[in-house]
Amino acid sequence: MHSIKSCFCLLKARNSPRFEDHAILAAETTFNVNEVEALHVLFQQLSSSIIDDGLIHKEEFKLALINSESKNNLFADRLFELFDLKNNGVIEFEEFVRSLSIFHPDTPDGDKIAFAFRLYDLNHTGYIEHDEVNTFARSLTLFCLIFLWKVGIRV
Ligand SMILES: [Ca+2]
Ligand SMILES: [Ca+2]
Repeated sequence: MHSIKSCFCLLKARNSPRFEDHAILAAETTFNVNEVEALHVLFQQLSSSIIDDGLIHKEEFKLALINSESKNNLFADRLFELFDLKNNGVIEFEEFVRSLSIFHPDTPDGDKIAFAFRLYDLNHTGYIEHDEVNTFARSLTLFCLIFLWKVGIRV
């Protein structure tokens, strides 16, 4: 049974972002308002694939990325951790947009490199092992291109 607090959070999460929210996200990321709105459509699809609660749970994220909600996938797990900016176990729309903006063609290379480093540095040691690079390099580009392709952004 949900507590009052969790019910409130669910109701809050279900509310559709207003235009102002999209405009703020557009101002603070490399996406324009139309792209943010397109991402919202994609977010609604992904966040309702298993539990229609306005949040992307890890199982929904993996279902979108690797077509399996239960299959172990290092890349998907690590990418979920990085998208979950507030580290609360779910991806909210704002986190979704801010994280995907890393892959936008207009995002500075330095931001992309920093994101890639965090992705590869599984042990948070500040160093990247050779095997980690091999494992991730093959899949990172493909998965990100799929996300951007779904919202009509061609790179
Ligand atoms: Ca959900
Ligand atoms: Ca989160």
